[in-house]
Amino acid sequence: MNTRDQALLDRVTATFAEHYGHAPDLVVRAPGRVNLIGEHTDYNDGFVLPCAIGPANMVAISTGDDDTVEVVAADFDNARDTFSLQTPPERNLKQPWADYVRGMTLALQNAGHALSGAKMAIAGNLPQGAGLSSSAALAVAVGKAHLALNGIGIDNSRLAQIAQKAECDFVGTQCGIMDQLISAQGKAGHALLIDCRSLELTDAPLSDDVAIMIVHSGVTRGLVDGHYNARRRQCEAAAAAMGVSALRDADLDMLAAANLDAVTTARARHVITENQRTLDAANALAKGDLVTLGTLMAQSHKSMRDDFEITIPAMDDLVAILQYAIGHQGGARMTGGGFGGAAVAIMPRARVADVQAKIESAYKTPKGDAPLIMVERPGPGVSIL
Ligand code: GAF
Repeated sequence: MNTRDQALLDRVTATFAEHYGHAPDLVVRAPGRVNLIGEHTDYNDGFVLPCAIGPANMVAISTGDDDTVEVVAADFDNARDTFSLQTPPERNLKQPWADYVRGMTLALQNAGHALSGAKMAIAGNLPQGAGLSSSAALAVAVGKAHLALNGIGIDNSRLAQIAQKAECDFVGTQCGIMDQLISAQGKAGHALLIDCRSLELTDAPLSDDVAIMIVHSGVTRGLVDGHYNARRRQCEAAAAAMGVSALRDADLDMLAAANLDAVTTARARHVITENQRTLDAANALAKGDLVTLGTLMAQSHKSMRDDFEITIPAMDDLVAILQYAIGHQGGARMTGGGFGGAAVAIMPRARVADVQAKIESAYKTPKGDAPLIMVERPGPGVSIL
């Protein structure tokens, strides 16, 4: 186990022991993700190209005394939550982290899985609000922990679907499947091209000579702020107007013929072109063609900025600085749902130190701090430790 995972494991097991007076029965780890390209395409039945990363959430769990679930959150001053398995829990609006535990537990029960009471401790080392899917990783970890505790084995794609349902039905974000699926199915050394309609996964190996850099803009984001769900509704309206079940089935000629208003047209244009860019990027990655990959990433960012309108000025600045520092071999774009969060950059590993130095001298967060920079290799998906 690497030192980062070991430190997290030590923290989650110590928190568990301190609160419950004994060691957990098992610990589950579920990673965050970075999406290389394919943004807001997942809920349009389209394509995405994410990879799991090293930072993760861990859940330590043991069987509880009765039909209650008790949780302690190491990252929130050891805040606690308790709810019964007998009555459907309500949202815990004072502690948003608790909703992912409540929502996932309920979603598993609704999917027909009989769960025993449980004691849990949770801890993570994913930056919050960075667009690296800390909440999806939490739901996946909680789900796997409940299932393992009860000796229930289900396919990790099914686990991801239940976690997505928890986020949509309980938390209220009408998200796609990408974040939960990559946290559940990630593969070390690989990005995965995901067909979000069939859930087919295609390996996209990443050479050791290629580095992924993630730079946090310093502007934190949340999905439950209306913008995300509004974008989804606009996409669905565009698909309905063109007579297709999802924008995956539309093309630019159909869009031109549909004569939609300017905003709806722009939203649909982003999704239609982003799907093609994602397929092209997977091909470029397979060939080690970082020049084409960089061009596609730049087009993706521009499309998110101008057509989907989900970037913010600080992010546009950060991406421009990254693109200039990287040059033609590789590229950069915003990653994740938008309105803040992180940029992802791809470059030859040999360029990392130089690019990092340039970002540190040229970009400051809106608060004036140096940005958080992470250099990651694709890691594995959820596991029982
Ligand atoms: C968020 C959502 F949770 C994903 O489903 C996806 O839509 C992403 O934003 C944008 O690509 O992370």
